[in-house]
Amino acid sequence: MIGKIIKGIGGFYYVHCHSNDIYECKAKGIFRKNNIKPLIGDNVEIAILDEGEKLGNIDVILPRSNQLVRPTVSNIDQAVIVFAVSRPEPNYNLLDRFLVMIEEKGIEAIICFNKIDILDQEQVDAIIAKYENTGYHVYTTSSIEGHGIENLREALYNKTTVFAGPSGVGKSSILNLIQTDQVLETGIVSEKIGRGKHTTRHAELMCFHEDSYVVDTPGFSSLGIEHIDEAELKLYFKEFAVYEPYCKFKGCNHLNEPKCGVKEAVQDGDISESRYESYKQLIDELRDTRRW
Ligand SMILES: Nc1nc2c(ncn2[C@@H]2O[C@H](COP(=O)(O)OP(=O)(O)O)[C@@H](O)[C@H]2O)c(=O)[nH]1
Ligand SMILES: [Mg+2]
Ligand SMILES: [Zn+2]
Repeated sequence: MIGKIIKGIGGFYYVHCHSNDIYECKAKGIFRKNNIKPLIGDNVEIAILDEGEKLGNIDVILPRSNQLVRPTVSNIDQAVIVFAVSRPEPNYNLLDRFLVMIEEKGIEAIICFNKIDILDQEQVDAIIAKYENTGYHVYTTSSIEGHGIENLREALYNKTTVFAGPSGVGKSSILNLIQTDQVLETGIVSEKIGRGKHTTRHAELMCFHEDSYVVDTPGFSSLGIEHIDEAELKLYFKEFAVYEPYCKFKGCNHLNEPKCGVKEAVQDGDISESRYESYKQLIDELRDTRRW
C-alpha cells in the first residue's frame, strides 16, 4: 500500500493512506544501514502487519522531488508566506527574503496577508499593490472573521503546502480554519480557533482534503541567504526578468549600471519600489558578509 508520512515520533512513522487510515510504521533496518532517514512528506510503500491495530512496515521510500531543512519535510509543492497587514507591521524586506529562499528552492510561492480586519480596505489595497506586478498570487484573509479562508483553501487542493512567516501573524489560526470543514465566511469562529492556541513544535503534515496536506512551521528567527551568489540574487526577483532585455549591459545587476531596464521600470512604477529596495538591501548584506 502507498501512503505519505505525516508525522514521526520516537522511531515510529505515521503513514496516511488513501483509505484515510493512518498506520503506525517502523522503517526497515535497511534504511538505517544505508543511512536513509524517512522524512515527513515522503511517499512510501508499506507492508501491513496488523490491519486491526493499523501497524505496518515501511518498505520503500519513493523518490523525493525536494527537501526542506527547517522544517525537515520532503515533496513540498508550494509555500504560503503569511504576513499580517498590521500587528505586527509587515516587514517587506523579510517577506522578500522568504520569497528569495523559496524561489531558490524551486518551490511555488503564494503570499497571504492576514488580519485584514484591523485595517480598512484602502490600507489593505496599498499593501497588496506592492506585489501587484510580481506574478505572485496574493490572498488576503482574516482568521478572526473567516474572510478569504475559502479562497486560500482552494489554492491548496491536491498539493502539499508549507506555511511560513514570522510568528504572531496568524499561521496557526489560518491552518486551524483550513482544517475545519465548514469555514464561516460570516465571522463566527469558535473561541478556541480564534485565539490561535495551537503552538508549533514538531513538523506534522495535516491532511485537510483528499491528497491535500499542509504543514505549519515555527516562526523563523533568521533566514540565511549568504550562500546565494550576488549575481544570482536577481534571478529570485522574478519580475525583474521581464525588463532585463532593456538593460544596456549584458549581465546587468541593476545596481549602478547606466541604462538599466529594471531601474527604469521602478521609475515608471512597473516594478514596485519596495521590491527593488529589498533587492538592494539584500545585495548590500551579501557584500558585507563576503567582506567579513
Ligand atoms: N485581528 C486579528 N488577529 C488575528 C488574526 N489571526 C490571528 N490573530 C491573532 O494573532 C495572534 C497570533 O496568531 P497565531 O495563529 O498564533 O500566529 P502564528 O504565530 O503565525 O501561528 C493570536 O493572538 C491570534 O488570535 C486575524 O485575522 N485578525
Ligand atoms: Mg503558530
Ligand atoms: Zn539592469
